[in-house]
Amino acid sequence: MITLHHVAASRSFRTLWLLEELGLPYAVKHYKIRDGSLRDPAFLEISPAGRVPALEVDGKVIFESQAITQYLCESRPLSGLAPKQDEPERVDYLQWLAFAETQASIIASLNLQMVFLRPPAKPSVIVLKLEVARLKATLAPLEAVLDTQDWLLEAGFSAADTLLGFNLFAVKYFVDLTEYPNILAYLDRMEARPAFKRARANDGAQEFYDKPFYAPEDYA
Ligand SMILES: N[C@@H](CCC(=O)N[C@@H](CS)C(=O)NCC(=O)O)C(=O)O
Repeated sequence: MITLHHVAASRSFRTLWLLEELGLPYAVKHYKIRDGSLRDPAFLEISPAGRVPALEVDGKVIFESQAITQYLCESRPLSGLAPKQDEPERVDYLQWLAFAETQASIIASLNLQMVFLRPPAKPSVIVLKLEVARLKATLAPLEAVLDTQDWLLEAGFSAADTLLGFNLFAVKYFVDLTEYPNILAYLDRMEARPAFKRARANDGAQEFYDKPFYAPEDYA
C-alpha cells in the first residue's frame, strides 16, 4: 500500500493529484502545520526536515515532491505522464519540474511573512513587494507558454502540470491573476480534470489563508 504523508492544500497536494492521475491506490496520513505533528519524532524518521510530502511506496520512503514525481513516473512508465530520455520535450519537462520549486520557494516566503507570522513580529513591506515582483517574474514564462498550448508540454498533460500547476492555486493569494488570462484558463483546465477533483475530495480543508488576497501594503 502506498501511504502519502499530507497537509491539506500544501505541496503534498502535488503528490495526491499525481497518485490520482496514475490511478494508484493509496492511503493518506493527515498532518497540520500548526499543531506540531510535523515535528513528531515518528514523522521526522520519515521526513527528516519535517516537511510534506513524504511517500511510502515500493518499500521505500521518499521525501521531496520533485523526487517523488520522478520516481512515480519512471517506475510506472506506461502512464505516459513524463517524456522519456529520448523524447523531444524531455528537457522542457525537467526544466518545469525544477522551476516549480523556484516558484514555490517564493510562495513559501510570502506564506511565512504574510500568513504565518504573528504580531508583534512584522514583515518588511519592501521585502514583500520584492518577493511579489519576483513571483510575477516566474509567471511571465508560464503565461507565454500557455498562450499557444493547454499544458506545460506541447504534447499534452504531464506530471509537470501536477507539480508546477499546483503552485498557481496559491499564487492567486498574492498576485491579481486577472492580468494573466492564460494562467486563469489553465487553472480552470486543471480543476476540470476528474483526477484533480478526486484529489481535492481527499485533500482536506486548507487552514492557512483566512482572506482572499494578501497585499504588501496591508503590512505597512
Ligand atoms: N522542496 C520540498 C518542500 C516541502 C515543503 O516545504 N513543504 C511544506 C508544505 S508546502 C512543509 O512541509 N512545511 C512544513 C514546515 O516548514 O514546517 C518539496 O517539494 O517536497
